[in-house]
Amino acid sequence: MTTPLQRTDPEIAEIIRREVERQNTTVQLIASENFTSRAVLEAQGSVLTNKYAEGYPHKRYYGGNAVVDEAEDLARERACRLFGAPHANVQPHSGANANMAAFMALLEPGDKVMGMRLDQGGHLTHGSPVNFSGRMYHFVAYGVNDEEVLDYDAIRDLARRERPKLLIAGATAYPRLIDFAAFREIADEVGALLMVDAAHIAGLIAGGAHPSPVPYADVVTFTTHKTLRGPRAGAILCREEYAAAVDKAVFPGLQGGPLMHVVAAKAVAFREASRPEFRRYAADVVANAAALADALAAEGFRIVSGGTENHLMLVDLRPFAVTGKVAQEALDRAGITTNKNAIPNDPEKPFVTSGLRLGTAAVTTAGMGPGEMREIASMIARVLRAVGDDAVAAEVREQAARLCSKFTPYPDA
Ligand code: DSN
Repeated sequence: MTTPLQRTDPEIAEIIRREVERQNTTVQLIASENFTSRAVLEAQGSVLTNKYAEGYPHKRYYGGNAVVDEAEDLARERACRLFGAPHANVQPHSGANANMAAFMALLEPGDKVMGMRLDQGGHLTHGSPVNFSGRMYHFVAYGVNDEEVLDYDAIRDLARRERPKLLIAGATAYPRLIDFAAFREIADEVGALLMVDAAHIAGLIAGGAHPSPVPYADVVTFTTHKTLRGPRAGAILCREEYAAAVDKAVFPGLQGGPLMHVVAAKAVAFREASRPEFRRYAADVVANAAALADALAAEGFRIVSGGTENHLMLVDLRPFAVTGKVAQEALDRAGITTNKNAIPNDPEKPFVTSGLRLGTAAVTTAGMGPGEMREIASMIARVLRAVGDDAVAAEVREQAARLCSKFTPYPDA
């Protein structure tokens, strides 16, 4: 029997079918991706997409919101409970939107902000000159030290000199635990507010596998689709004193109507993340990352900072004499999905890079464990020792498909 989509738009139906097949048959190691549940997909694909709900529950600019108000109330309550936060805004469409809203709530244009350098692990929205953040605010960047880890004394010295209004902790490519208490101390010493961008680690925090920033930060932003395993979207937690400013910044400051189908899917994800099995999942993600990093090091790769304490690692490819760009493309051909990423002090351009960023959130959802991480490390090494060898790529691609056939994220698709 054909589906409505197959009948209406066979081209898009076929693209979706092929993407399910790709996700089911190739190894997904992009650190910011995951396989969300059928329950989340169902909520996200629901008629809630039809509803305009500008405003907040029980204070909307449209009629007919009594039902969807319940979904947003549930999402907010569950987010607060999951993270132990006094206030949650679940409307940001993305992590970038959540960051924009946090800045709008806490800053005036031109204010000084300290964030982590993009090329050392920070995010585009933490002050990159090509991003709104770098254009609207006066960003000063901190980075990692010679051991490739955050140096809190150096961050403190910079903060003392620069006296920013806002200090941002959080990264997209940092493999170590972040000491939020140290960031709070620095912020307090220089009279700054503290914002934590927990996009990558939100699921680890929810699952108890990374210390929580909530007791220390004035505002915490995060995405719901990375380690948290929900729909593609953002959210904000904050102290009560910033609740009104944060809500006003999201709507009407930056967004119009919230995506109520996505808000409902976030509620589902928060519920899933509050279950005991999610704690097991978060611990397994970290154990798998450690196993993968160890096995890659044993193959001869250099792991930035010497290892990982979270869900991701940065792999320095220079011992294999390949760039990140070449490695990503070679691994793609071999059924292993990764992304090239700058390593600290990378001599290559951002579109080329000397590194790969690998993460274990998706493969852990699929059910893989340390044994599979060792197999994947040997597959990666085999491909990158023989870049351009089509026979090796084809063999590894088959091996990847065999491995994934035992750990299929969407078996009934
Ligand atoms: N693009 C995300 C990541 O891959 O980490 C950050 O926005």
